Order: sequence, then structure tokens, then C-alpha cells
Amino acid sequence: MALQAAALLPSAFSIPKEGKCGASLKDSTPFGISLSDHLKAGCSPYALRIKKESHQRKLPRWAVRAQAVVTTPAINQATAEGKKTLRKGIVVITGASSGLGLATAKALAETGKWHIIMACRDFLKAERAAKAAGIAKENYTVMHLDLSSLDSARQFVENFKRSGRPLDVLVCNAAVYLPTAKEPTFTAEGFELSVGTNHLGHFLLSRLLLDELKQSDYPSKRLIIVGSITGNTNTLAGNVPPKANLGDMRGFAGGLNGLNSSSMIDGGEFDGAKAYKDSKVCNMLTMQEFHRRYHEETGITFASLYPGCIATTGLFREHIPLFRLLFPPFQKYITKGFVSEEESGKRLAQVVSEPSLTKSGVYWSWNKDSASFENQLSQEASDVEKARKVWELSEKLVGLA
Ligand code: LMG
Ligand code: NDP
Ligand code: PMR
Repeated sequence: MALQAAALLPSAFSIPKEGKCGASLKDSTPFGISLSDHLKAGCSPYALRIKKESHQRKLPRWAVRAQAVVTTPAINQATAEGKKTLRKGIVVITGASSGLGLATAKALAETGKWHIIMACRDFLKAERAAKAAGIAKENYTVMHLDLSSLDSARQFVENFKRSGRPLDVLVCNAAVYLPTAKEPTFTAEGFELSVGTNHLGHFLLSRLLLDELKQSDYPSKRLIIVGSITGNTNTLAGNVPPKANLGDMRGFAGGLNGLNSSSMIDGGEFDGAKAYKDSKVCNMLTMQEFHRRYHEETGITFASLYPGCIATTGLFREHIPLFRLLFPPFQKYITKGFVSEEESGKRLAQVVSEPSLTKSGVYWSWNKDSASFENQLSQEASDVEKARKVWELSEKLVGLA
């Protein structure tokens, strides 16, 4: 009963952002089939918002809080048989509207042990994706988060806190990849979009949510930041040009704004593929810096991973059609690094919930038999000094220092 009532809650805290529907219309499948028309039909965030707000008015804030608390009682719940069972874990997954994030949400939902907060920039797309994936309504909540805006990240944290839910695991998964862009584009605050979204948005989000994680009474609290092989130059994939390289971070120090500084971390010419790989290096360095600063004090597990090459996801939506056509068979039959979205989701779900994967400061990978192992990061992606510098410069750029 309490669970049912609380299932009404999600929409009360999920506010679609105006104009974001349009942003999603570019979406296409790896084979170039446009989703635009499908999405256009019924894409009316304003109408949706009115509906949600009127629903929200029915629930005074205290009632909402009370219901939220009912769904998340102390860690062990007594069942009818008197046996103690763990309450559902609450996991926030950014970018859960497609690809790895969606597959992970699905894998976790299917265990019946998790409630997934899908933190997405396109409310309607996320709702539809959850439905299409068959995720049961009581197992997820969509909340608006646009990582290319620091205000949005702050607002998300406020909304999450107001929901009264605890936070047990945070998964920083969302990313953009702009390999064909000739000129840089920028976040709301004027940072180059790939590093701004993939790294800086997540940096602020995870810093602001750290206290929530600390306060959770869940037995294994985790903060996971998705990394990649292509940011690691100790691998073949990481040596395909352009290679990741943060250099002396002069562009980063200058604000990545392309005006009085370069839009690239190393201060060089804009290159979308390199910016993505650099952002993944920042992700992996940030995970380790979190580990050094907070693991001992908080007991939180900090982890990163390379989930395998999920060559069919929306990540490659901006790439040329020929690439999207050839990349999956190339990975499947030549490099043999290909994994399906489903398999990658199971991998990330393990990092979220497996009792055997609680070691902190680790970059997980999987071998050919899909068994997890602790992988080695490249020299740059494990450089302690660079990690500290990325942390400090990021603090300045997102307004935490
Ligand atoms: C850039 O091009 C794009 O310009 C950019 O927009 C962005 O997409 C970026 O990384 C992303 O890539 C990279 C481009 C240049 O590579 C190519 O994709 C060209 C394809 C060439 C085809 C080669 C034949 C392969 C046969 C496969 C046929 C199937 C179809 C392929 C499907 C396409 C998908 C790829 O790359 C180059 O300059 C040449 C390639 C360089 C290879 C790099 C290998 C370096 C190896 C160095 C070894 C270092 C040792 C590491 C140590 C490891 C130890 C464990
Ligand atoms: P997808 O494009 O399918 O998923 C990325 C998600 O991020 C989408 O849900 C997208 O939202 C969301 N997103 C993008 N920008 C923003 C934003 N500004 N605010 C909020 N959400 C945003 O790609 P993948 O599933 O492949 O990528 C997921 C993660 O996996 C990334 O971190 C990527 O670097 C990593 N990865 C992927 C690999 C691969 O081979 N695909 C390999 C290694 C790592 P929307 O649906 O609205 O577009
Ligand atoms: Mg790569 C050994 C194999 C291997 C693996 C595991 C990947 C993963 N790639 C490998 C090899 C190669 N790739 C080789 C030999 C080439 C040259 C032909 C090659 C090319 C290539 C391109 C052009 N690969 C790419 C691209 C992209 O645009 C992707 C990218 O760099 O995105 C940043 C990509 C990727 N290769 C991978 C993985 C996982 C990606 C994309 C996703 C990511 O890093 O997040």
C-alpha cells in the first residue's frame, strides 16, 4: 500500500525542461533510422508539465515527505515471516534514457532489489524508454537533469533532497561524443560541451550528492563513474588518433571557453573525438581522487569501468552513417571487443550491486568470458598529480572553490 502510494511520487518531482524535446529529435539509430517522427508525435513538454503540476498540488509537501519516508525505512524490514530483508536500494543513473544507462536500469529493476532514479535531460524520452524496456513502474522514477547546465545539476540535487529518499548508489553514466564537429559547442556556462557535460556536470553532481551518499544506511554505498578504454593509451584502442592527452591543462585552467582560452583541456585546437577521450580521462582521474579523499572517511566505494565496446548505442549518433554501419561488425568480427547493450548493462549492474565488487579505487573491465577483473589504467589516467589538478581546477570552474 505504502509502495503503491509512493509510486505516484515520481512525477511530482520530475519536471521536463522546455525545449528539450527538440534537442532529442536528432536521435537516430546506428543505421540512420530517424526517431524524430516517432518522438514528435506527442512531444509536448508544456502539456506534460501542467499535468504533473496539477498532480503535485494534490499532495502537500509534508505528505509527500511522509510517503517517501515510508518507502525507505531503516535498512532491515521485518517481513510477515519475521525474516529480515534488505530494503530496496536507491540508485541514481544519469543518462538512463538509452544505451548503457537504460540497460543497467533494466538489469537492476529485474532483480526487484532496486529503485532506479533515471536522471535524464529528456523526460518524455526517458519515460518511453523505460516503458519500452519493460521496466515496471514501481521500480523507477524519472527526474530531470541536464548535465550541460550547472544550474540544472544543482536543481536536480535540490529536488532529490526534497524527495526524502536516501541515496545509496550514484552512477555517472551520461555522455556526449562529437567526433564530426568542426567547431566547439558549449554548455550553459560556456565550457566546451564534451568535457563540460561528461566531466564537469558529473563533477558538480557527485560533489553535491556526496553528503546524501554518506548519510545512507545501505550496507554498500557506491559512486561509479563510467570510463573507457579509448581514454587509456596503454591499449590499442587508446592509440587510435586522436589520443587523449591533458597536457599541462592550460585550456582547462582558462575555462575551456574558446574565447580567452582554448576549448581543449591541453590548450590545443578543437577536436571533438579528443575532447571526448580527454573527458573520459577526467572521469577516471576523478574517481581515483574521490577514493583518495573520501573512501577511508566514508566507506563509500568509488569505482570506474570500461563496459566493453557497445557499438550500437546512441553515443555514435553524431558520427557519419558509414561509421555507424561498419563500426558494429568491425568490433564484433575484427577486434572482438563488441558487447551488446544488454550485456554491458549487466556489467554495470554488477558494479552497482555485486557484493564481490566493493573494492574502492578500481577500474573494472571484463574478459572474454565476461568475468570481471581489476584493469590497469594508463599512466596519464592514473597520475596522482594530474588527478589533484583536475579536481582543483574543476572545483573552480563549477563554483565550489
Ligand atoms: C578519427 O579517425 C576520426 O577522424 C575522428 O572523427 C574520430 O572518429 C576518431 O577515435 C575517433 O577517429 C581515426 C581514423 C584514423 O581511424 C579510422 O577509423 C580509419 C579507418 C582505417 C581502416 C583501417 C582498416 C581496418 C580494417 C577494418 C575494416 C572494417 C571497417 C572499419 C570500420 C570503421 C571503424 C573503425 O586512424 C588512423 O590514423 C590509422 C589507424 C591507426 C591505428 C592505430 C593503431 C595504433 C597502434 C599503436 C600501437 C601502440 C601500442 C599500444 C600498446 C598496447 C599494449 C597492450
Ligand atoms: P548513449 O548515447 O546511448 O547514452 C548516453 C546518455 O547520456 C543518453 O541517455 C543521453 O541522453 C545522456 N546525455 C547526454 N547528454 C546529456 C546531458 N546534457 N544531460 C543529461 N543526460 C545527457 O551512449 P552510451 O550508452 O554508449 O554511453 C553511456 C556511457 O558509456 C558514457 O559514459 C560513455 O562514455 C560510456 N562508454 C560507452 C562505450 C560504447 O562503446 N558505447 C564504451 C565505453 C564507455 P539522451 O537519451 O537524451 O540523448
Ligand atoms: Mg576503436 C582492440 C581493439 C579496439 C577496441 C576494444 C576498441 C574500442 N577499438 C579498437 C580498435 C580500433 N578502433 C582500431 C584498430 C581502429 C582503427 C581502425 C579503431 C577505430 C575507432 C574509431 C574511428 N575506434 C573508435 C572509433 C570511434 O570513433 C570510437 C571512439 O573513439 O569514440 C571515442 C571508437 C571506439 N573504439 C572502441 C570503443 C569502445 C570506442 C568508442 C567508445 C568509447 O570509447 O567510449
